Amino acid sequence: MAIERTLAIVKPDAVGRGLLGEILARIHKAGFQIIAIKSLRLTKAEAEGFYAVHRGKPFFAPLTAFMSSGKVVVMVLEAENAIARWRDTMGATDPAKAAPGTIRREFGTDIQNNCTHGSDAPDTAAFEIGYFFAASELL
Ligand code: 3AN
Repeated sequence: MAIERTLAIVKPDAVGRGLLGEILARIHKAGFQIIAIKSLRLTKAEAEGFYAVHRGKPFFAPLTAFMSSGKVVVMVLEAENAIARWRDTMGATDPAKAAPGTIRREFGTDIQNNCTHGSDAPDTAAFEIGYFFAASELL
């Protein structure tokens, strides 16, 4: 298994409900190293750029409004097989379909307000990490 990096976001619903500490604890418990982390509020345009692959889908406007509605915490996680492992730790996109014990199952409200984001492949991880972090922040 290769050491990988993935982009994780704690979304505005989770930050606003005071779930950041619980989610960070789960990240540590699952064995990820946090290589970089920052708190910021996305503009609508930045959220649209991040989710550009979903442009044109019915949930694009509400999703980008939601993602720019409050503070997010973005971070780069490193581990063996980090991309798949972080997605396993989060659970399925729809909290109702996520496996018991996962972050989205335990804390997610619905398919949009699902607490966390994770890259889904090496190429998207590279794009998403570069969207938020300069190379000098990732040493
Ligand atoms: P994931 O984050 O699990 O990879 P994607 O990339 O398919 O899911 O979708 C990106 C985000 O868009 C999801 N995290 C969720 O917040 C939102 N989303 C996806 N599908 C829907 C949908 N059918 N209705 C509303 N929001 C959605």
